[in-house]
Amino acid sequence: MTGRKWDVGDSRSQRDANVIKDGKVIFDKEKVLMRLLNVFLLMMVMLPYWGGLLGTGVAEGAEAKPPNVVMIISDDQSWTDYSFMGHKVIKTPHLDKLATQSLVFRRGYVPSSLCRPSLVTMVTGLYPHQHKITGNDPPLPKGGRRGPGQKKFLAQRQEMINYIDKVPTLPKLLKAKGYLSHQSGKWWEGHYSRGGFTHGMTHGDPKRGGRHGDVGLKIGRKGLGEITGFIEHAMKEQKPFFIWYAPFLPHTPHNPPKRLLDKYRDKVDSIHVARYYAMCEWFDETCGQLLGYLDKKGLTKDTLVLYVTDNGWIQSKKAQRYAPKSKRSQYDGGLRTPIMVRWPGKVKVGESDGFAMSIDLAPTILKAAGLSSTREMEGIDLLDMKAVKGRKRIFGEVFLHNSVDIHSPASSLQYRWVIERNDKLIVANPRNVLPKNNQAGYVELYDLAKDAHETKNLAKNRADRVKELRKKLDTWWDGKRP
Ligand SMILES: [Ca+2]
Repeated sequence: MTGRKWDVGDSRSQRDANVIKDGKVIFDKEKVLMRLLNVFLLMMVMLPYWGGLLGTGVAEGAEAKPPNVVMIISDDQSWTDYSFMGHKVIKTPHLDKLATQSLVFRRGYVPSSLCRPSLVTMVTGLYPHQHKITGNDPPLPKGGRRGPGQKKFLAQRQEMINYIDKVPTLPKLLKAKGYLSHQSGKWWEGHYSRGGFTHGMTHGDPKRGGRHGDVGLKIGRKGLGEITGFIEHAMKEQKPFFIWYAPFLPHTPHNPPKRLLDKYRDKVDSIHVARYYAMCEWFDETCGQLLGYLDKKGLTKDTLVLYVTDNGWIQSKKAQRYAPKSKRSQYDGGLRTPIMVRWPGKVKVGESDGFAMSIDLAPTILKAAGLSSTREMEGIDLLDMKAVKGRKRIFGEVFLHNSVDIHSPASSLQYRWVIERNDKLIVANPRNVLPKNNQAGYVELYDLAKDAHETKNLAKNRADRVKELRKKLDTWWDGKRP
């Protein structure tokens, strides 16, 4: 003991000898800096321990692991069709619970009211006119899909998928932080690996029925085994994970389990509506199973959960299809969705009256993972309250289901829209819209605060406001190119 103490004292006195000269202390800058560096390094070593004592939650001896990320994407559900959004008949207890644990944006939007462009927007953070996948399919050949033009049609389908190879996607970007990513459910862009997913269900092989998800579409409807198996794997590997849960729910076929259909059969006067309502509850049940699994595995605290719908749906009373002003339309029935973000201890629970968009999901996830958005991403980090408050207006665009020219988004454009405060302006592209709206300069203006279902077009009475919003819309994207 003594010897060791002496050794230390001796070496210190020798080190200090150079500092004291002629009875005066001369600061040897290099040595002082070395001392400071030693103190700093000691502090860095001790920080996790002190952090633990102070309850800061910094893990001992390790860099904070980025959060796991779970994206829950509903398919064809109106923004109104949840208990927590005010629906009187549909029961969604699990998503209601998620809402009580999340930052909720009731005024959430997707730019396009159709599956494929909407989903690519979520995984890239880009508007469809940026990522160029604007429709579900290429131009329909003369004589239909099975006609003489079939070969070209199928070739163009593959050509459309090439666009996903050209853009950064969430799974590709998250790889930089060691994430494993899993795809399940809707996915139109070929094999899941084309999107950068390390794991997944969709093979995308057109010879085996690959189009919009194939095997992946079993998720939710036939349990969550693929996802839970993947989570086990990621835990074993000690890697953060990203989950794309985009089940074919409540999407058609509306074939809910009998026990759920029986709950709604007598509550509405249309069997088609009853079936759709039961589908919404079935989807909700699967969300409960997924979130419950995170709880069971002790992962909830370290997992960022984001909720969104790819597009709206208003059920027709007469058939298993959608009513007007819903899916594929320029109206809120197709474009609006609640957006929720949950991250226990990191996200303030409550409601924001600001706008949220599906283009914001990628920037929000990247920020949480300690990564930057790309220059092309125009969305904001939804957890940055200053950015949410500072955003004055949102924009979107609706395209034809079958593209006119798969390489030119403008060729397939039907509508562009902008919402500022409660005013929503919709500008039609006369080339590609229904005859009713097919006049040069046709526009619609709605006051969403007084008229949430867009029934009174105020464009003629408020020409100045139309002009003002039109200018902002054109500045965002003029719809003429590419
Ligand atoms: Ca959809």
